[in-house]
Amino acid sequence: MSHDRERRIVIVGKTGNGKSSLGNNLLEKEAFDCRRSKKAVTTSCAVGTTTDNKKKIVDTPGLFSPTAGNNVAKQALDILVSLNICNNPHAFLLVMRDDCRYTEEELSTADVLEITFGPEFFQHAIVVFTHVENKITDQEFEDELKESNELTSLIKKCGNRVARIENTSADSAHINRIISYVDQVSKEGNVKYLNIYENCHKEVLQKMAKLERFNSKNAHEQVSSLSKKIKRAIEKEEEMKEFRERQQELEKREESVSKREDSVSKREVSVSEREKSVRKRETETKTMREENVKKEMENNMMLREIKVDKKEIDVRKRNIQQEEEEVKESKKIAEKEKENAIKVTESAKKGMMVATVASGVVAGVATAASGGVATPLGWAFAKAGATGVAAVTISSAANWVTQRFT
Ligand SMILES: Nc1nc2c(ncn2[C@@H]2O[C@H](COP(=O)(O)OP(=O)(O)OP(=O)(O)O)[C@@H](O)[C@H]2O)c(=O)[nH]1
Ligand SMILES: [Mg+2]
Repeated sequence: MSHDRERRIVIVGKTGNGKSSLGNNLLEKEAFDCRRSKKAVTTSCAVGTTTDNKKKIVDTPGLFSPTAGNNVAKQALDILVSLNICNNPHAFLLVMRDDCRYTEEELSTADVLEITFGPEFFQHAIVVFTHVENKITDQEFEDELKESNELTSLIKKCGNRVARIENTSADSAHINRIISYVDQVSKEGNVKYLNIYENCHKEVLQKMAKLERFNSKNAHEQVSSLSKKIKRAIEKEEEMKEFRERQQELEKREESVSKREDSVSKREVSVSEREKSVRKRETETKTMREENVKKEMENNMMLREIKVDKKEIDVRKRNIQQEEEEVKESKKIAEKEKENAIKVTESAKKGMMVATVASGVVAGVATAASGGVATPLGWAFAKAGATGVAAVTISSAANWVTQRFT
């Protein structure tokens, strides 16, 4: 046996079969009360441990005890208490007496244990026969077992784990055999008994334990009725479990849908925000484009104006050049005319001199004409005529010069 883990063992069986005696032998001390009695000795579950705490054993009240009354449900509940003391045991020892005939009660024991602990009980059960004298060989013992079909069938149900003991003078080999089965059935303490429908069993048993009329039925009928009720309760529980699982699945799906809705909603908001942003950028782009077009138009206008201005400037430049040339020309002409005027003036002066001379001539002529006497009147006429011609000539020249150069 591996001693690194605690082994938890529950001893069950019909009253007086030697359960408490077996418990004491396994613990190697007098932990449980055992004696000959017409009444059941053990009336409630009791626990005992080895001094090294490596074995924990629960002794239970015997089934079909005359003092427990006729109510099977109540008896089953009394042994179900063992699970409160010894949670998830590694093994159950189903104690049977080798020296008695197998009564109906003996064979019903397995059924009562099934309605108490569920079918999982048999996966952890070891059948232990008490009152097997040490002198009986293993072969003789096995051959005796084979005589009963019901017994063979029960042993098979318990995985063919069957042991023997003479409690009054326990053989250590037989004790070790039991312990090695405990290790085997629990896979070295790693596998424990568990009935997931323990509550269904308990609820049905509690309900039926209160029913007085249920006691009028015999043990076999009670077991059969309890078995059916527990089966229905388990089916109902399975349906409920399935319903709860489906509900959980639905809730998960709803949660998932809700999360996806949230996600979609967030994405919608995001898309809407992006749409807003795009619209804003479109508006901005449009405004910018319009402004650019406007600026381009203004630039074009400015360019055209500049061209026009340039042309005007060119025209003006050309006009100015022309005017300058004209001025130059005018200056040239004026200078020429001035020269001419000067010439005219000088010629006029000369003319006056000529006129004076001419007037003298005329006066001479007139004097000659008047008989050689120069009359004052003829002289005067001659002088006046010459002066007039000269004056007119000078005046004209002066006038021309004035007009030309002012
Ligand atoms: N010869 C013999 N006597 C035994 C054996 N086992 C138990 N007894 C005796 O049978 C009587 C009842 O034994 P218990 O161990 O008290 O039986 P129990 O199954 O615990 O009985 P309840 O507590 O009343 O259910 C006692 O006097 C024991 O000494 C056995 O293997 N051989
Ligand atoms: Mg007892």
